[in-house]
Amino acid sequence: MEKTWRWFGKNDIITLSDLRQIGVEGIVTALHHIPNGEMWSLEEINRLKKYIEDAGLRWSVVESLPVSESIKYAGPDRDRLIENYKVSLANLGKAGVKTVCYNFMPVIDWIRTDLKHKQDDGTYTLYFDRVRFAYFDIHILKRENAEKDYPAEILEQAQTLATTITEAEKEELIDNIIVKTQGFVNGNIKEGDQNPVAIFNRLLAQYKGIDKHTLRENYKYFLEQVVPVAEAYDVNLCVHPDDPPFPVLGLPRIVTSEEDIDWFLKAVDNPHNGLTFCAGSLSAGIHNDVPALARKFASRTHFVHLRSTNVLPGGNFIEASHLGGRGHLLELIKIFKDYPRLPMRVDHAPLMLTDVDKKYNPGYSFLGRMKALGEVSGMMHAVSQGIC
Ligand code: DNO
Repeated sequence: MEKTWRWFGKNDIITLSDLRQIGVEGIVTALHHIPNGEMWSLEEINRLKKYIEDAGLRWSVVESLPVSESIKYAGPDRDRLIENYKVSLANLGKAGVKTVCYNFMPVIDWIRTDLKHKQDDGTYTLYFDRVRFAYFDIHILKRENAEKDYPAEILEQAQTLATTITEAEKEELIDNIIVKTQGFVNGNIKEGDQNPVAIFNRLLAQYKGIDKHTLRENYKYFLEQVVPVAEAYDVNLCVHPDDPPFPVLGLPRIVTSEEDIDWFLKAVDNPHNGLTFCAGSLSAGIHNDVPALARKFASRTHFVHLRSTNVLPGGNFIEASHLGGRGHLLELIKIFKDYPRLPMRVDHAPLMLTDVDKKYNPGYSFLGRMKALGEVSGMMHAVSQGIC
């Protein structure tokens, strides 16, 4: 696999020359300044590509070329937005940026309730707490019938939380779930947006009546149009699994399990229609056997996210060390070793040492990711030498 790193563009406090020093070979990035749904011009793509190449690196993967909400819920302007998507894809192909990651999750790109969960060793990590999430859903969003989605013991604890939570804690929870995790990934809500809860509720309302079957139809409609363009320009599309891979907020989910992956690969059975094998997202679903999925879908995998989680009692989950957890990264490295050009990156590593007070995007601090890349590089080396 090729060692890549998610870099957020010229404003990222981590520079490309920093990345060369720690053994990064390829860059994962996007034209973050272009609003969702607008076309990526060849000129803009080439400008960033040259900047990356001038630093001695290559632009290996686009993460992400965002799919507008209206494509997912089949709004009236979806055909125009799909046309724009096709032009961006073609331009990326022309420029020689050949791997494009995206997701098809309605409304929310990834979900954590806690972005600074203290661990015993003094580092901090990302965390998903079902009680806090249920509290957010029932008491903050006030989503109709939300109570029906949680078991009695979770409802009870969420009710207790409602009587003790402070205003500041409430604000932090909102900020964690729908603002801080979303803005930097070209999500629907950015820092500074007024009344994020109202925006979020409006977005959720657009999915009223859209069940999994309809979401699949809308996804197939999108794939049928974009995959031929990807094929024509030799671009590999790779969808990111849903994070977390289980139902949330009454929304339909699209890539959560073996059955879902089988479905979308067959929906448009073309090698340019592939998967981002995010071991972290998949491992947070207790139903997923991550190495078995990797074995089954390796040939249609175009990009790998090496990270891991542990699923805890009560439906909570936590990011695990890159050496442990349900992701079984060593196993995955053995499976993917036969694909030397396959880009791989780490993420969601612990926040530690002098990084703690710096303004990194959640899950993307420097030292934790550098440590994780070191661990993964060690495993890759041992595997390539036949030591394990
Ligand atoms: C979070 C990321 C996701 C991912 C997108 C891909 O850390 O893994 O935001 O980039 O879902 O479209």
